[in-house]
Parts: sequence; structure tokens; C-alpha cells
Amino acid sequence: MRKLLGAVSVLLLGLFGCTPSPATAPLPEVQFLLGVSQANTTEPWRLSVIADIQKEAASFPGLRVVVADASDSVRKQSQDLSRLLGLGCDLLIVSPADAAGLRPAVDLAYRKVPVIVIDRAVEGYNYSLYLGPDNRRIGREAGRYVASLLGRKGGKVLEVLGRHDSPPSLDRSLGFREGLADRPDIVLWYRLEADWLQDKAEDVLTPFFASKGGADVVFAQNDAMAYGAWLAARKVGKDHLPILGIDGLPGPDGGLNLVQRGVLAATFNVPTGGREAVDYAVDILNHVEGIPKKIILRTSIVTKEVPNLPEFATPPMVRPGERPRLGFAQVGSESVWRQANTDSIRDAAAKAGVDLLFDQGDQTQARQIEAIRSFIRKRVDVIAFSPIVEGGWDEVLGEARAAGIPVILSDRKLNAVDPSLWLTYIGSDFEEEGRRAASWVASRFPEGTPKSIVEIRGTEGSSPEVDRGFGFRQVMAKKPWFTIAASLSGDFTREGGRKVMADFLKARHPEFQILFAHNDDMALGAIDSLKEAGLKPGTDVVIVSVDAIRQAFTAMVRGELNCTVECTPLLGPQLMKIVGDFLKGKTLPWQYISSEEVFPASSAKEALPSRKY
Ligand code: GYE
Repeated sequence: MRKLLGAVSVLLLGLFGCTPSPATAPLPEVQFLLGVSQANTTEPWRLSVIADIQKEAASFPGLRVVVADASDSVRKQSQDLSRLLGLGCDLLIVSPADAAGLRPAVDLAYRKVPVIVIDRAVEGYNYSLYLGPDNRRIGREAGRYVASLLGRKGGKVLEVLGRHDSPPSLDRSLGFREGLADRPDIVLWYRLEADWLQDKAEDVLTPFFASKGGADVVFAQNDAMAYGAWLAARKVGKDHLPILGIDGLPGPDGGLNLVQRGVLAATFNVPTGGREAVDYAVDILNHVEGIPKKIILRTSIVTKEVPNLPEFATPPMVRPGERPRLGFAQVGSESVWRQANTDSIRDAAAKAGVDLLFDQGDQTQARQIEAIRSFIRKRVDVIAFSPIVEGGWDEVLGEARAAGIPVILSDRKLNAVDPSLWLTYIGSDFEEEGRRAASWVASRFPEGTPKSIVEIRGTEGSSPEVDRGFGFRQVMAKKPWFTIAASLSGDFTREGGRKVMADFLKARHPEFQILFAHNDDMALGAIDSLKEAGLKPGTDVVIVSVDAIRQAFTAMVRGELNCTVECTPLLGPQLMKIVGDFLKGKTLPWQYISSEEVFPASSAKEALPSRKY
């Protein structure tokens, strides 16, 4: 810390505030100064974020916080970032007004100090850590709840958006539609926009209700707008209209209270991330290892009947000197990635003094379920596993919960509806990997002649297969000159990739110029088959895959593979840290997402020597 706080306070004019700055008491030595750049201070949510940051910071004596209010202007916020740096801030916490617009300023700041982005992710990975909720999941749960509210009779839904082009709005809307996908009897009647503000929602909805009449349900993308909607509905005598909000803030007109008063039918408990941001800021400034790239915070639906999710697991008593016992159910040995993952977990457990009960698995769900049951019988402290597919885990996870043993998902996700069945997830953002693969392809073939893609998918129904495919298509949907001509299934194995490509080439098949394989092993297998068929992989067919194993780099150096998107298997150290944190009684976030890169062939030679798997 380079400046005295007294000197800093003088420079704070025009900024939002500085805590704490007692005029008389001697200041404890300032070790770190955190700069907080908030998009605005008009939305209650934004104020709560600041309050949570200040509250948490107060528990670290050497910490000071300076807050800047950007008044919803990207230009002002960009200036704020450089002013905060000018004050000597050691780290910035940024809640962007506009995720895309603020990117250049965040890039610049990140070259000088660590940057934590909260609430709305900026594009790219040029920051230390992102913290926020899974907005698509919130939307999906809201959709399911609306479906259950309307029951068999269906009905008309009115959606009140924050801003149609802001990422949380887009994700909440997308999820909401997914949650209603199997209910054609529920009509998304109108979508209106109210800038996340209560007054605006009331102003927009009052004439709307007067002219159009009421909907059967209102889904507002935050509680402030939900309350505004209720005020408007009341004016036309519709104060029993079921209304959903999001945020779950405390306080008199906060979402939690509105649900208790029966004003809102439901809201979502969304932590502001302020507390976590400060905790991680301190870890980052103290150079603690194993900091993830993204942290997704746990959210849950709140209704009058279910004010909160049941606390799912309390840490067992591991007596001092006693080694914690961790049961790990691996998927199998399908890929080079998997082997590296197994090694990482074994090594890290040994280093951390954790007793590891490890089942290697055989690529079947039955075997994993059996392994989990045996861990329950042996009464381990924590279970971790990599679910081979997304579905079909509710029963066995219910058994673990009944036994009081928390479950950590390692590298793959599952789709149990009840989120209290698992404690946390550690792994990659597979959708982002799919998007990155597609963006690389698009940069290689900018708009022009039509191009055909063949995809080789991983294990059917596994989260990397589902999500990589989704992310890839999300980007390609906006690039109409690409078509996915065929989608084959290779089970994440080299042999699988070899075989499906060989069969495909033997059969009458459409022309294709591009291959997207969901992992490197399958790409390498397909490369063998392309060569056997007399084709030049890397030239006749441009190939992109995922994982970034060493063999992918050697294939790139040989010119046979064009790009690999990193997906790190080295999860062991972080997993052990999470187990340790849990046993210490810390509240864990919902997901820890690893930091990853994209490696085009041009970078292969230089990157190869330092590859660790
Ligand atoms: O990409 C693939 C593996 O679940 C992330 O599984 C993992 C995937 C990985 O076999 O190679």
C-alpha cells in the first residue's frame, strides 16, 4: 500500500465514498486499498453489492475500500477505473454497466493490477476472477415455477426485462424459455423493458394493464420491477396476480420481505457476491494458490412455503491430527485428459494429507453409483465424482444426503433439479469452450463461401458433450455460411474418433471442410482415418478440438491439427482446497470454473515444452 488513507480521502471528492474513515481514531496500518467501480447507485441491487463489500472489508483491519459510481455510463466507468488506479488501488472490483463496452478499460486496468469482475462478466478472459450467479439457471427455474403455478390450465405470461441487450437479461430470458419448453399451453404474451427500476416498471405497466388487461403471471427479471408491476396491477384491481422477481434482497421492500407479505409469489435468493469478492481479493493479494477463473454463486428459489433451501450438509468433525477421508468415483480411462485428471487428484490428495478412496470406473453409470454407495457405507467425510452423464443421479445423491455426506462434482455436471443434492462443482465452462472453438473457426473462415462442418461428439448425455455442442451452435447460428453437415458420436475415445470418421468416409457422405471434435483424443483418431483415406488433415480438412493435451500440440506442430481449446484436467489441488475449506466450515460457492486458453497451431511450438499434460 503506497499511500496514506488521509491523502487518499482528499482525492475522493466526486467518488461515491470511502470506508471507514474515522476522523479522530488512529487508523490501523493500511495494507491494501481496494477500488470498487459500480455501474450505478440507483438500483437497490447495486447498493447492496456495495454494502456487502464494505461490511466484509471491515473484518480485515488492513483493508480500505474506495467506491466510484459510474452513473450508468461506460465512459464514466472507464474513467473511474483509471482514477482508482491513480489513487494507488492494489486491486479493482468492477461491476460493469455494459459488459462489452467496458472491455477495453478492464483490459487496460488488468495490465496493472488484479481485477475482479462481479455480476456481469466482461467479454474475454482479461481479468483475474469473475463472480456472479448462473442467470440462465435462474431463468430456467423461474420457468419451471411458472409452469407449476399455472398447472394444467396453462395461461399468458408477461415478461418484464431489465434491458433487452444486457447479458443477465438475455440469460434469464433464455433460461425462462427453456424452463417452459415442454409447455406449449403457456404463452409468452408480451415482453416489456423497465431498466431494472421499480418506478419505470410501474410507469410502463400501468397503461399496459389498463389497455390490454392482465396476464396470468408476471415474470420480472428483478424484485424492484416485480414490485413496480404489483403496484401497477393493484391500480386495476389485480393485486392477486402472481408475480415473480429475482434478487431476494433483505430489507423492508426487499424481495424476501415482499414474498413474506404475499406481494410476490416467488423470488430468487441471489448473493450479491460482495462478500466473496472481498475474500478472494484478499487471497489474490496474498498470492494464495488455486484461485479459479470464475465463481458461480449458489442461488435458490424463495416462496412463502420454502423461504430457503434446507441446509444440506454441515461439516463433519474431523479431529485435529485426523486425516479427512475423500471418496472419488472416476468416470474411467477413456482419454489422455482423464489419465491426467486421475494423476492430479491422486497427487494432490497425497500432498494435502487427504485419505483418498479412489474408484477408477469403467465408463458406466452403474459402476459409479456402486462406488458412491460403497463410499457411503465406509462413511467417508466427502464424496467427489465426475458424473459420466447428466441424468439419473437423484436417488444415489439422496442416499448420500441422508447419510450427511456432501458431494462435490468434479469436471462434469449433472441435471438434478434439486440443487441441494450437491455441494459445489469444480471444472470448466464447456459452453464457453464450444463458443471458442466456433469463434476460432469463424475467424479462420470469415464470411464468404459456404463451409460444411462435421462434428464428433463426446459421450452422449455427458455435460461436456451437451454444453460444447450448445456453445458451438450458439456462435454458428449467427454465421449462416457454416452448416453442420453431420454430427457423429465418438465417446471421447481415440478409437471412437477413428472409427466414426472411417465409417463416415466409407459411406456416401457430404463434402466437408471443417472438423470439430469434442476432445483431442477423438480428433487424433479421426486424423488417422483421414490419412488412411488419402486426405491431408490440417489442410484438406481444418480441425479444431478441445482439451489441449500434449499430443494435440505435437499434431499441430506436424500441421495435422489446427487449433485446440484448453480444458484443464489439473483439478486436484483446487479440489483438495475446496474439501479443506468445507471442513473448516466455510460457505462454498456453487461452481469453481478454471482458467483456460485457446491454442491455434501457430502457438504450438512455443507452448509445447511447458504443457503439463
Ligand atoms: O474433455 C474429455 C474427457 O469431462 C472435461 O472428458 C471432461 C472430458 C474431457 O474424457 O477428454
